[in-house]
Amino acid sequence: MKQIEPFDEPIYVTRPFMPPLSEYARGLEEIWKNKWLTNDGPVLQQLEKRLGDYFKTRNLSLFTNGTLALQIALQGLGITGEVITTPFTFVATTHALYWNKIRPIFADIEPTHFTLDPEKVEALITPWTTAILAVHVFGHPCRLKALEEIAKKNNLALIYDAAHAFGVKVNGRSIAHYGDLSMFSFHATKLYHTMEGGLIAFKDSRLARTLYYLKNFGFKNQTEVVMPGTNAKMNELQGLMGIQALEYIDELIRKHKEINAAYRRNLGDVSGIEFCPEVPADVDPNFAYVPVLIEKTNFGMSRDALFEELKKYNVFARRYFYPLVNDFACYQHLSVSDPLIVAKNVSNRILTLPTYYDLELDDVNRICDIILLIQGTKR
Ligand code: T4K
Repeated sequence: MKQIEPFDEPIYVTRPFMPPLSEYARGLEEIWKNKWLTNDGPVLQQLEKRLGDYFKTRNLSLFTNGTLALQIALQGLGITGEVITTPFTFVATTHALYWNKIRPIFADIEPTHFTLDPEKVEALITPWTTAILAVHVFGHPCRLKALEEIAKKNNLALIYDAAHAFGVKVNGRSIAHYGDLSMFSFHATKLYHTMEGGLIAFKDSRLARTLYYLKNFGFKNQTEVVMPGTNAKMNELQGLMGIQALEYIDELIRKHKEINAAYRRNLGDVSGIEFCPEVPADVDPNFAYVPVLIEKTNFGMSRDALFEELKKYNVFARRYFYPLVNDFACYQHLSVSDPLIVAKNVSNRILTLPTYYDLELDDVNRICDIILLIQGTKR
């Protein structure tokens, strides 16, 4: 069997998109001239307008990161008691509930795209349930209609953690138009980013004022504070990155799509490696992640063994999302009545493969060859 050299430089699960430095430097010169760095400056206002055009809504609010955006959004909607949510997510989804003193109730996920299973949600509703917090994990849309019907029938708020779903469209419209509100993360590791950053897109325009107060100390004006807000504002340097990255968004999605196709071409038929089925035809995906499930018996080694072997070739895949949130020490005290059979199974087998805009297709092919080599030699 032929040898493959490890990569000279580490290949990470993702790398941030960097606009040309000269473009960013030109923007910085403007900021230097303005001497306006934060507190709703001109760059931020411009970003908000451009994102409004992109999402086709004016009901947007920018934040310093996605976690605070979600925390504040929950507070802005007045969510209390219990919220039904997924354990198969980044821990910040649950933290946002906890910071609001809301009890997370974990429901199982679906086996195909790993989003919250509406039937499991319905079974967990109690008199204390006030909302559903679902995650478009890996940019895969949740079962939007089913969740909406459950929310409506039971008078619950429907909140989406859309941290991974920037650029995803359903029926030609941004996924931001579903539910009462959606949170998008603009962290450096995301397809579209502002270094750190977050966005809430909301249905009811009356929420705009509340979100503004909550992220800006509750200030109405210089002498009136109307609520105990915090500080969660996005600054001008983040805003500048956002404006410039937005120019490239179609190209970024196209590149991720090519990478995704290359992985599927090379590994789609390999025994023990399972890709998610394509999303439904009415969805325009963003291809931001490449999650695969490793089945030990058929692949010949466990997900964890493959994850470790890849490191020897300087390839740093990630196990998003393992462990499940309810297994973290800080949440182990919560009682979980759903056996979470699918979530446990997926979390124990998931591996997310590297994808980013300047990952060369030759390198993707090489990663795939390495996986096949590891499988062949370690069987
Ligand atoms: N909800 C969901 C479903 C989320 O996935 C997230 C965040 C949130 C809510 C909260 O949104 P934010 O508050 O973060 O806006 C990363 C990110 O920090 C986190 O934003 C993201 N989800 C999560 C899925 O991934 P880590 O701990 O895996 O990041 P880290 O530092 O290990 O980075 C991953 C790889 O990216 C590194 O191996 C190398 C590369 N990288 C990273 C950074 C930060 C770079 O090349 N350059 C960089 O600047 O959490």
